Amino acid sequence: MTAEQAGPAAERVPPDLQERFDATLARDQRVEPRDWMPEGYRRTLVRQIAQHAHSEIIGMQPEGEWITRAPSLRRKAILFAKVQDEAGHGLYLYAAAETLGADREDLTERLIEGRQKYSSIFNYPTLTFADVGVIGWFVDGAAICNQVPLCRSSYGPYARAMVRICKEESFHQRQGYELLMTMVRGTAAQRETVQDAVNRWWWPSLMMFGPPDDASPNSARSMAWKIKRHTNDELRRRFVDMTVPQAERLGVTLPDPELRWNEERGHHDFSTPDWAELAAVIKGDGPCNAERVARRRAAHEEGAWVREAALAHAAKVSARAAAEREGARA
Ligand code: BYC
Repeated sequence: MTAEQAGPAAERVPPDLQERFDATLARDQRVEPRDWMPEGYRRTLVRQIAQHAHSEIIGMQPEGEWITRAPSLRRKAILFAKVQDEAGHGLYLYAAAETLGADREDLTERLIEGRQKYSSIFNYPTLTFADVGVIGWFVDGAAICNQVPLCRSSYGPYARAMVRICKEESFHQRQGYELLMTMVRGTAAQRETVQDAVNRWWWPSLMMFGPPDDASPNSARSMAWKIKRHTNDELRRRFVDMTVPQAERLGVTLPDPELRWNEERGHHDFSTPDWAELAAVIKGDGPCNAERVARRRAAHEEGAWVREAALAHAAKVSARAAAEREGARA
């Protein structure tokens, strides 16, 4: 068993370093890049932050497909801004992973070779413009439930990146809901299109929160390290409770006959998502996995000349600066 599998206690480290790390967590203070940290903590963070970054970048694709087909200039401008925000989120997160010693080029390679994961939700197709609205409402709504607590994550650069990301996710969620509100006030055909998108995205959105707690191998350790603040099931429940009244106001039906308020528990009861489907999508067998990764790979390859040009330019600038310093000294 490796030290990471066994958890923090199994690592042989000077006791004062471990004590200081434990005390930082106990006081709810932040661990910063130069602080000592257990190797398992570092690796867990790289895993989660990289997966999160990849999700933001791959997540540009399903909605990005609608930029050229948006029904008005206003909708196009909003969608453009949203998809650009997602690129920005990916960049903050890759930068946070770099503070842990990860190499961005290497993370991208791992993504396009299928060695690192990204969120299951982006492996479903966007069939109509209502899907753009439902992604904003459900997917960004789920992201808010999941990510607001990550603003209190124990690793400083991750927590700070999440603050800005969450502010932007909140705009994303509202634009989705406003888009749907406009559509449901339109024709009967538009209302049907919205209901169809709701039916298709509801279950994949619940799966975004990950496997149920009793099948989530990473949760206990991540919570002990205060990387995660809530379990997958807690956040999923919070999302359902938040979304049901919004669906009522919109006048759509969430596709779950078991969904009802449970007075005793103070939460909604709902059916169990199809965990076999989540496992298949995570494994690479979702409707769009191959397409998403192929597109990301092509974008990476087609962008090689930009990276080479940027590096060549940076080398020239630094050579020029060095020559000027040399000249000034002579
Ligand atoms: N999809 O032990 P568990 C966005 C994996 S982007 C794929 O519970 P953990 C947006 C999990 O990685 C939002 N894989 O893991 C962007 C683990 O595999 P490994 C993305 C999943 O880490 C554009 C295994 O299953 N959000 O909002 O404790 C447009 C066992 O799971 C999924 C984040 O990344 C999944 N759904 O908990 C619009 C949030 N679920 O790595 C919107 C940050 C689980 O052991 N991440 N797996 O091989 C997290 O909060 C946590 O990593 C998760 C999983 C809750 C996702």
